[in-house]
Formats: sequence, C-alpha cells, structure tokens
Amino acid sequence: MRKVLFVSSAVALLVAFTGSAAQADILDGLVAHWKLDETAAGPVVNEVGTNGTNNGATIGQPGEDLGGAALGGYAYLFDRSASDYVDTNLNNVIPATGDFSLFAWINTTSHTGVGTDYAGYIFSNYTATLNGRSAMQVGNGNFGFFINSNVLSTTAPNVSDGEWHHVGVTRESGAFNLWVDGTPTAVSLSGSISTGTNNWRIGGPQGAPGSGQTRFFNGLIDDVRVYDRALTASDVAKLAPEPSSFLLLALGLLVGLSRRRRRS
Ligand SMILES: [Ca+2]
Repeated sequence: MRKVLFVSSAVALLVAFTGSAAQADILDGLVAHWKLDETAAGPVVNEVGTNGTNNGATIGQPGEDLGGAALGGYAYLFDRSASDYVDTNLNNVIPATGDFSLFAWINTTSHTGVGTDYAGYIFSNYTATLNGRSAMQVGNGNFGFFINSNVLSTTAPNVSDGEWHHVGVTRESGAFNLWVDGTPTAVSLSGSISTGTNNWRIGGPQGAPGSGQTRFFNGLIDDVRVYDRALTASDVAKLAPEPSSFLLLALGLLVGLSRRRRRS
C-alpha cells in the first residue's frame, strides 16, 4: 500500500512539476486567462484581471486544458438554444490594430449554422451595428475569425464535432494567422477591431437572441487566453502538448524514480 501511495504521489508531483515548468514563459504577455475551471456558481475567474459573468453556461464539465478533469481541469458547456454566454466585462482586451493572440480549446456539439447564420461564436464583440465587430468562430466545418461583415476568413481544416480542438488567431505586424491544433494558416484580413465599446463574450454575440443574432456556440469551451503578442508555434505547442509525449514524459520520470528507489 505504501508503495502504491508513493507511486501515486510521485505521478501527481511529476505531472504538476512538468506542467508548471512548461508554463514558465507562456505567461509572458498574458493579458486575460479564463481557465473555466469553476465547479461552483460565482464569477468566471480571469487569472490576470477583471472577472467575467456567466449567463447560463453549465460549469464543471470535463475539460481539456493542461491536466484535464483528473487534475481539476474543467470546461463550460454552452447551449445554443438557451443563448448561453460568458460576459468577460472587458471591452478593450484585444487591440484595434496591434499584435495579439487569442486561443481556446473547443469541443462542438454541433458546428452547423442556424438558418442562414454561419457560425457559433467562441469569442466575440459582435453586434449588428458595431464598426469593428469581430469574432473567433466555428461553423459549417471551418474555423475562422472576422472583422466586420465583409472580411471573413476561414481555414480549410475541418473542426469536427465531439472532439477537442485547440484553435486560435494571432496578428503580428498586421499579418493574421489562424491556428487549428497547432498548425498556423496565414490569412488575408484587414480592418480595425472595435475597442472600448462593447464587452467581449465567450460563447455568443452581443445582443438579444431573436434579433438575427443567433450565432451562439454549441458545445464545450475551455481555457480561453489573450496575449498582447503573437505566439510562436513553440508557444502554441506549450498550450496544446501532444497527449502521447506528455504521458511518455510522466512515465519516463516514474520509471526513473522507481529505479532509484529500488537501489536505495
Ligand atoms: Ca479549464
């Protein structure tokens, strides 16, 4: 029993250690971070700033951020038909024209558009009239980001339902990349993003449903992050480590510890 306890403790410590070590420089430039790990009603905690407000999303769902549910990593479930969303209470977290990164884990129940609407919004300040309205979104198989209604770009890779995908957008010196599962795709996108007016929301647009704004997300969202710099591929890999390499690392360290223990 003591050996089992030792091994369990060692694994937990090693996973915690490797997790924190991998995060050391991924905190640089982090301006907002919603882990969405809440399991009790209350504020939607932003690790580095103003907390958000939940409007209907189901908390405490199995997550996909580092460690997963086994280590306290939970996610929020957004029901499109109930118009769930989280208000970040922030309206300037993404700069109008400067460098930034926006990343999240998503697992869609359905990415099919509603009626003629295209998509489910992952992170959005969309309103029907706002100049500079923007959204990171998924819909009809594609992942994308837009600024205003006439500049829409999507990536070719499908974002399939019922699976976790790590998605994001970066802008560096005006050049955009869309990211799906660690792979960037350069896209041509222009326009200034609105700041200082409407709050950004996780999981839905601004405005009441039924007024043509039905682009609410349908599924799980986890670990939403905003940076004031463009993340590199190496940075993004730290946010979405290959499960196999993560497991192998933990197992390797465990074997090493066992050998040391046998010798002593
Ligand atoms: Ca989480």
